[in-house]
Amino acid sequence: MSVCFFGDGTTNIGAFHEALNFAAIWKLPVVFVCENNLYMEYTAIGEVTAVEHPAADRASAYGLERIVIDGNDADVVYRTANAAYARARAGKGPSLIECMTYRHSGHSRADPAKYRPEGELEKWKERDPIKIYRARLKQFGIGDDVVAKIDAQVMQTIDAATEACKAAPPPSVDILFTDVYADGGWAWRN
Ligand SMILES: Cc1ncc(C[n+]2csc(CCOP(=O)(O)OP(=O)(O)O)c2C)c(N)n1
Ligand SMILES: [Mg+2]
Repeated sequence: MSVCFFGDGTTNIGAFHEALNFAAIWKLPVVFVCENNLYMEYTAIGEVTAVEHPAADRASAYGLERIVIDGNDADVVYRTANAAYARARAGKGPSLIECMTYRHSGHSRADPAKYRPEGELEKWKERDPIKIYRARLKQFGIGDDVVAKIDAQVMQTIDAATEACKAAPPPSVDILFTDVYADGGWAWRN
């Protein structure tokens, strides 16, 4: 099974539609996950798309269920993903999940994101996924000390992974083709 993540900015190019169509006709075990954070490089996705939900509203064109979820709620994401994985593993074909979320910064460090309406960022920050999940844990009676411990563990894991990557040698060029074609090669293309 493959899980394929992409931004809202992907959904108006041909490759997105071609991939969905192929996955659907061949019932491939793929879970497509669109992170709809409302913005592409410098453009709001809503300004250049004819439908409200750039991924989910196209799903029916490929015989797929329309799935739009709150991407800032980890439990909802988890449950939806599990159902899609089960479907893929059972040979029932792909799923397309549109996760609604928000981009807290510009597209890149060079983008101050001044094109966003005033107050929008602040509003979405209230719905930060980590904030939401902290509140949920509290609701279930999990103490602040436990949450602080989880925080510290996560920071440690991230730091260790960052250091491991920085210390690793550059990857070899031949991995460019690893797992790209089913037979492991590309000579057949000629
Ligand atoms: C095939 C292709 N077309 C155009 C671009 C130029 N480009 C770079 S980022 C981007 C928009 C990406 O939007 P999104 O996926 O929503 O990313 P986000 O800023 O939300 O992370 C575009 C059009 C590209 N990299 N590749
Ligand atoms: Mg985006």
